Amino acid sequence: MKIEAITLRELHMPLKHFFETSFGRTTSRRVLLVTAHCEGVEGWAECVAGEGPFFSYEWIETAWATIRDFLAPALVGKDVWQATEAATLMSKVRGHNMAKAALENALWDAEAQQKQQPLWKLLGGTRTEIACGVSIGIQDSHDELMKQIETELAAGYQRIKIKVKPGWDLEILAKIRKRWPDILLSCDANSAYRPNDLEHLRKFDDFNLLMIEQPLWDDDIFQHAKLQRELKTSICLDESIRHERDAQAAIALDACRIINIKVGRVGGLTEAIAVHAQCLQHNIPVWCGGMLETGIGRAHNVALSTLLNFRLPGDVSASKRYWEEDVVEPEIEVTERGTIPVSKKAGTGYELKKDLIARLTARSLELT
Ligand code: OSB
Ligand code: MG
Repeated sequence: MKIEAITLRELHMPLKHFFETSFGRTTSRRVLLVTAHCEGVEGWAECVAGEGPFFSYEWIETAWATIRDFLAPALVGKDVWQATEAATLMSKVRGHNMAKAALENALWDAEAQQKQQPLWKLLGGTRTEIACGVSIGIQDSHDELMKQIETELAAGYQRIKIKVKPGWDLEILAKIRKRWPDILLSCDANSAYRPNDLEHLRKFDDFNLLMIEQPLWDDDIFQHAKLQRELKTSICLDESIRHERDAQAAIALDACRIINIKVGRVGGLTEAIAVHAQCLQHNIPVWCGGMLETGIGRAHNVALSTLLNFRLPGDVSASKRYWEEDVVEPEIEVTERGTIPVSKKAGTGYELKKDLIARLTARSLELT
């Protein structure tokens, strides 16, 4: 498979509803799309870097520049057998996992199309339907959040995750539990707490949460291990897990009992499969995280979620929760059982709306 050219596009897409976490509010996305041109086949993927360096140091401008100046030049002109070889070709660049993932995942899409196979099968997936949950951001009022939970439960979603931070945590969790004593409920702090919040964090144990995601620093494992020993509630690590070795360390130190796999955060589908295998071997359940993706990134998340150890409902939900109109066809839809059935078509199983993509494109660059 010869990598002849790579195209970058930046799309501007307003979110239907703002998304707020402990690190800030997003109202509109700057979406970076990557296309790999390989001998008559076009592989597409989405870079999940955000609008600013808040979830991680990567953001759209670092991803764009790193791909343009270093990563695409390491790939263009190369002939590879498999997408998985991309990681080695890009290994001179330290970090920048989201930028690397976009390129590697575009090649996975190209490989699946070339082999006339569904991407999920190529990844080694076995599930034909994936379990869906939702991640609900911080709202302007408790009532607004309660209304959103009601809507998502009515739609069939299997797990509700709310974003928490000091001042938006115990009171709202108590309200939710009072109204819905039995739902699968979890929370995500995106690093909003510190070890001296221990007595406060212990109170989360009252709410029978499936997990508390990333309570402490984004780059920490050791302090999470100390915290996990003090809590009944399972810790789930997101930001802290950048690759398989981080998963190994976190598991060996008992820093968490659950791991969230985001393909962008770990640098691509190959590494995501390795993290998955590491967790499976140690009986640590995983689930697929989300980064407010368009249907392009979402389709890759669906494919990844078909692997065996994706045992918990992920943050992979319907396009219509985010976008007036998504850039893929059909849009990502969720059944009333709170699942996404997996397509049997070659590639991701979703077609691109190229006219819409062209209309939303603010800048593009072809690298040859
Ligand atoms: O921590 O999981 C996170 C969105 C942006 C950045 C970080 C996170 C999230 C989400 C949203 O929780 C998940 C989704 O795409 O619905
Ligand atoms: Mg998270």
